[in-house]
Amino acid sequence: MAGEPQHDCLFCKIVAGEIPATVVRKTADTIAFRDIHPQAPTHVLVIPHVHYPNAAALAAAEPAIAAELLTEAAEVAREEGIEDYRMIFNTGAGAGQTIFHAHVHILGGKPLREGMV
Ligand code: D5M
Repeated sequence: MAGEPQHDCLFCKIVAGEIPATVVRKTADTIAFRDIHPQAPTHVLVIPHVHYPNAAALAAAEPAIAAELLTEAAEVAREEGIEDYRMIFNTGAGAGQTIFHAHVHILGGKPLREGMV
């Protein structure tokens, strides 16, 4: 069923507490944790508890939770003390998505002026 945990999904396992993660924030519907391969001094992922393959699918099915990814991302940035940051939603393998559970990357803590790619 849409949104149900997937047994082969790494992020569902983090939500379930079956795989450890460095959690920085939690709400009833989201969890924020540090990326295991940080690309910037602050590199945090915010994910919904529910399983959807990408952020667009989440927004279509659960728009309030999709919006919460953004407000939680802003809270993470505030708590990390970064004013300027980048949010990235990789969508599809060709765009670099490797985990097919909706997530937003929050990157900051260094100048990010090099452009988009
Ligand atoms: O981003 C998926 C991201 O997930 C990528 O930057 C690595 C990160 N990742 C993978 N495994 C873990 C664990 N176990 N903890 C924390 N972060 C993890 P994508 O947009 O799909 O390329």
